[in-house]
Amino acid sequence: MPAHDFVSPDSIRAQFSAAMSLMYKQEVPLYGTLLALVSEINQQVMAQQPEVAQALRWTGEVERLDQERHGAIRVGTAEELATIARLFAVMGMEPVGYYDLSSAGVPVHSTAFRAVHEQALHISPFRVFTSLLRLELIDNPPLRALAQDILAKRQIFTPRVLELIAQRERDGGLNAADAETFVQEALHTFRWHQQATVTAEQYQQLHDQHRLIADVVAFKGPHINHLTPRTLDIDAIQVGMPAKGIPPKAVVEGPPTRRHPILLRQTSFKALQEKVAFSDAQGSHTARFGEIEQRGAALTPKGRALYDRLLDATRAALNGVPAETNAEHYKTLLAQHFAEFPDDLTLMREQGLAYFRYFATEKGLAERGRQDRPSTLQGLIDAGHVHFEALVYEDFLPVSAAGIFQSNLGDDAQADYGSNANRDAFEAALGLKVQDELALYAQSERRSLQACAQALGVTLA
Ligand code: OOG
Ligand code: NI
Repeated sequence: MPAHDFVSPDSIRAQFSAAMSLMYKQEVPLYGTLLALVSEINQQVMAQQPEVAQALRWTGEVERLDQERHGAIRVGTAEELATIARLFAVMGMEPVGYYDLSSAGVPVHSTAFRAVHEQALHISPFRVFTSLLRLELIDNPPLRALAQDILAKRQIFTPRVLELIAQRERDGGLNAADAETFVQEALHTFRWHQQATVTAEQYQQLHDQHRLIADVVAFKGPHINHLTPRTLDIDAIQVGMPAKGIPPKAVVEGPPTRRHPILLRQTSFKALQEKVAFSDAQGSHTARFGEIEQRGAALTPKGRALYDRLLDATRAALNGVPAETNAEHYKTLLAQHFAEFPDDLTLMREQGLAYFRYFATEKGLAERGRQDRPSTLQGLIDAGHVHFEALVYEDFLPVSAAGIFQSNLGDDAQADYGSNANRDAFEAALGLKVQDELALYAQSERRSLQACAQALGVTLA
């Protein structure tokens, strides 16, 4: 088949993301309520804060905002993870970053599947936080054997999706009809199954070891456990949730409120209690929940080190984990500590704390080719020939992810697995190396600088 008949992976991803949202809305009606709240608040922000709207227009994020979401799944075996990677590859999603959550008491390690180029991200920024269960951390050999045995028997992919994955690997793409079938077939992997694969007693055993183990092992597939829209004002969401009948978690994860947001701020509502049919009895399971996030600037290694230091200092000063009882105190401490992080794009750029995108301005274009124009980036910025905006963070934060896992699993789910990062084992299971997100941001920044220089007819280092 000629390559021009193939649908682009970006378009398949956009279709899949929309189909996933529709499915989740049917499965978890509260998700629909959340979407409505997010859309309401985003419109308010766009209307009331013209500078925010303007920045989003510069970067083009305004066009992707309504379809921006991330999902999360947890798989049970190396084979499942490797096949998920092949499935996501059909949609142009590659594994980015390695997250060790064992140090936070969750026996998984993870990556984020997403598009990596800014043009692809502009078409669809859909991402899936994907965790692999680490049975090797479970110090209970009979239970580990039981879990392995149950997982070995399940097939989380439909026969047709496996065929289509292989077909695209062989031919290099899928035509429109096959792409549509692919989207529908792939959805099955992420569906909720009311029917568990285990007896009530087996479920209890798995659950007693760790709730997460039951969630991964006892079901037919890695149901999507949340689908997170992007808001422009998470504080307004946090305040607005109760009025919509959605109780939020105690604190917003991530950095404090800022004029120029950095990285990622997230909040969530507690998991739903859902009816489950075990192979021998009725019961219930809590797995799926809702989450909302606000995204800000991607930080350089220097900016990230500062973020990590300030967050650590905040947590140390709190003397415990953030919860209902100390939520206000935590917020105060967070704001106090982060006062050290400049809340100004010019300062953040000068100090090398964040990545940026550069744009040729009307003025710059009008003066293209003039001999007396400035020749340095700083000079062009000062002269108003170049405009810059922060590059948006496309990834996740391990401390926040752990907080989200915990609030969703319940505070009783604390466990101690020590710190057990094992990126090599994860990549061996995945069958691929995970990409370095910082290198991706640096590349994106460099491309924007080059495009800007070309538009202005200058050379910028
Ligand atoms: C994933 C939790 C991490 C986030 O947004 O940080 C996550 C999970 O609960 O499976 O989704
Ligand atoms: Ni999430």
